[in-house]
Amino acid sequence: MMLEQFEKDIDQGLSDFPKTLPSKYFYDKKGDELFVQIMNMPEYYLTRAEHEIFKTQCQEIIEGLELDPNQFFELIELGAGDGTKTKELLEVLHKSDYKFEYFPIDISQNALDQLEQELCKELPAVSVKKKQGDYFAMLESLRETNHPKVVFFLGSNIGNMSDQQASEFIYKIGANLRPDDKLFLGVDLIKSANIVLPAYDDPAGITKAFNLNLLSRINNELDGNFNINTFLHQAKYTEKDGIAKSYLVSTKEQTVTLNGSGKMYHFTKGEKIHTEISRKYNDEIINTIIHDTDFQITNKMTDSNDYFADYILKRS
Ligand code: AVI
Repeated sequence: MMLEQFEKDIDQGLSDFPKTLPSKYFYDKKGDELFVQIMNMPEYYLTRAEHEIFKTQCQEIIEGLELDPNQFFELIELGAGDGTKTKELLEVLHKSDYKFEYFPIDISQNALDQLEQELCKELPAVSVKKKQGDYFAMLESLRETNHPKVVFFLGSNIGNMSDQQASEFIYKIGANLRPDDKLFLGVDLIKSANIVLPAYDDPAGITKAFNLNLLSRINNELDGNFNINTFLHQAKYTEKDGIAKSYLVSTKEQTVTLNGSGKMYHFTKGEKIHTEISRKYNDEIINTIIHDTDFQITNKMTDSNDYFADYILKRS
């Protein structure tokens, strides 16, 4: 990410009322580490629930994706990360003699290198073509090939976008695919606050550290003087809205300076910075989001608790 863009986005967010900061900036090295800790927290059910779907329903996934063992296809994963869930499927595909190539795409070169190394050990016969960079530039580069494609976007990563952004994102994926190609979309389902809230406000304070790390990143990269100890983490969620929202709350009146740009930002006591939305879904919301895209829902798989769903969307 260019420093200039970062500086511009931070300035815009902190100059807004109410103040906001883009959640995509959570993920520097420390943020990546904290997110791995989040995924392992007992309260963060999302990763386990989706992993269960992959561990128990690979055959259903293969059928839902209408994969043909005699027809070569490309499996493209946007934001592959450590690929833990996808590996379950790769193993079954390999054992069942499907012909395919796996294209993990990620912003993090480090994550891709590690994934490639692991796959080389665990599933040496699977052809892995890692691609680092922007999802759409990468999808476009794969457009020339004539092979059927399935695009994976897991982990409810779409939930950090507004519905409008999600709709545009899915539309753009479709624009890079052909009729009958598939999008395999993992989303967290709407459920009661007593399950969702602890996932975003854990007693060990890992999510708090993750949220506050955004201010540390601003301090480090834009020479800011945020006093991290004067901000609290707050998570809100109601089942009616179906959107978990995270905030940083100033515990006192204060002015923060970013020495890099010389800009100053005033906070009143109790003033909030909105840092993240984590949208939860149901069929109706997904159908509204894909309404103006070229996709239709053809299948849906859920975990045994009905916490999480993987939708198969088919390109018309
Ligand atoms: C990456 N994303 C789907 C996570 C989520 O659940 O919204 C990020 C996260 N934020 C706080 N905890 C986890």
